[in-house]
Amino acid sequence: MIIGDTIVAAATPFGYSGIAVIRLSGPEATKIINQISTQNSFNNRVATIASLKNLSGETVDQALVTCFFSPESYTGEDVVEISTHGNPAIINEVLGVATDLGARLAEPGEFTYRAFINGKMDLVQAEAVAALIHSKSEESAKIQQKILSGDLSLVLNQTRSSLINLISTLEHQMDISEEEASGELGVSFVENIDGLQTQTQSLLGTFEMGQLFNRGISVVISGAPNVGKSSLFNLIANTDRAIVSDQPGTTRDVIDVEVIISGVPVRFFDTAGIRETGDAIEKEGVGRALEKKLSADIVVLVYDDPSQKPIIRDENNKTIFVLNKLDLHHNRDNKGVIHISCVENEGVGRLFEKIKQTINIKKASADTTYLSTERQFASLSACSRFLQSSKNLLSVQPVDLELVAFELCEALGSIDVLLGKTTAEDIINNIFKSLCVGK
Ligand SMILES: Nc1nc2c(ncn2[C@@H]2O[C@H](COP(=O)(O)OP(=O)(O)OP(=O)(O)O)[C@@H](O)[C@H]2O)c(=O)[nH]1
Ligand SMILES: [Mg+2]
Repeated sequence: MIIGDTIVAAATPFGYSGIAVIRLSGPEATKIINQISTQNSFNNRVATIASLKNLSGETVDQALVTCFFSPESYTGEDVVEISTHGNPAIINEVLGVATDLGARLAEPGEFTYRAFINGKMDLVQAEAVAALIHSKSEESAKIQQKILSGDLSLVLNQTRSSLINLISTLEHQMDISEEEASGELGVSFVENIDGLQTQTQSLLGTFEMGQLFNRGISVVISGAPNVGKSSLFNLIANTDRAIVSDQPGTTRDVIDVEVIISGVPVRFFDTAGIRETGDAIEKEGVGRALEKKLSADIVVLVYDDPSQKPIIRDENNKTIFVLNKLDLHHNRDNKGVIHISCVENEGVGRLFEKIKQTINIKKASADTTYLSTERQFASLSACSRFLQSSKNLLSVQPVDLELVAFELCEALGSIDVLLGKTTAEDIINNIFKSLCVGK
């Protein structure tokens, strides 16, 4: 992404709505708004009503304009936010006039990219912007809000400062001693590394839950034909989206619905009943069902005959057995099985509880900062490995200070990658591309 020019984009989705927000950022932003509007000057951070006109002088809309002068803005550049009526024709006309006056249409995530480049936020905060926008639950939004407000950055920056101090101590030690001295570093040096390692490990321990809230899980409803998979899916979805019939082999396509369970987005998939079949279309459905099952976090294996509990073949998946049609057989005795009746709407709550137990969903804690991306986990794991290596080296006498310093520098490098101080350009670009245009 290029910076230095002026960009413009709609910050709200195209469509019909009460208002739409269009954003400009860059050196020409205020000049452009002065040319578009009947008002010819705006105060910093004061929302002002103004008529917007096109280049022929015709009124486009009555809008609310707020200017944020550099550096006190989201991007650190001059930013103008224009709230128009939410109509695609108005939005397009304003974007058209702005581009005619020299602005360029922004790429996805370009406003946040500029905020990052201008030091308004680091890379973990920029990731949190993307994750916050895509959050599907209150819990997930709160977790990202915490990162965005700098909680994770604070811990990482403290780790960074401690590592710099430790490396400086080592360098000082190496300067004063030609010999590879041992013992001189003192107990507190090792204790400091221990402290950093404990803190890093405890952050790494939050990843599993953080990712659950952020990304969610997939649950595939599987089983033989006619056992009530689609009926269960409809109960979960609270609609009759899937066709239910007493003919085995009804479902062919995979359909899905997302439900939030204790703040975790859980995507349920209804699939074709698994059986040998000569029907080409059903065969395709069975193939798709088996494929979907392979990628599931949990398989809900439905059956309807209490004497015929299915045998699991895919050992990789976590499986929950669900015995349906309780209203017909009245058998509640099968151990470790969730007994349900779709026609009597009984047992879905128990299934949700079992899902929570199976993937260990705990209530999100407001005091915890959760890691939530693979990138964060990978960089911090690398940091932890380097800290561990430095500890191991310190226990070998005589201590090789240079090697210890090398491992600590590598640990520091991992934190810098995490914060975006030394991150490869393609990784940075990927992070910002996951944002929407206008953010
Ligand atoms: N009595 C009773 N019938 C049920 C129950 N759940 C589903 N059924 C019936 O069982 C039949 C099959 O239901 P579906 O939900 O279509 O079954 P399925 O597993 O999706 O079937 P396929 O898509 O063909 O694999 C229908 O006639 C449903 O009305 C239940 O709890 N009790
Ligand atoms: Mg079905």
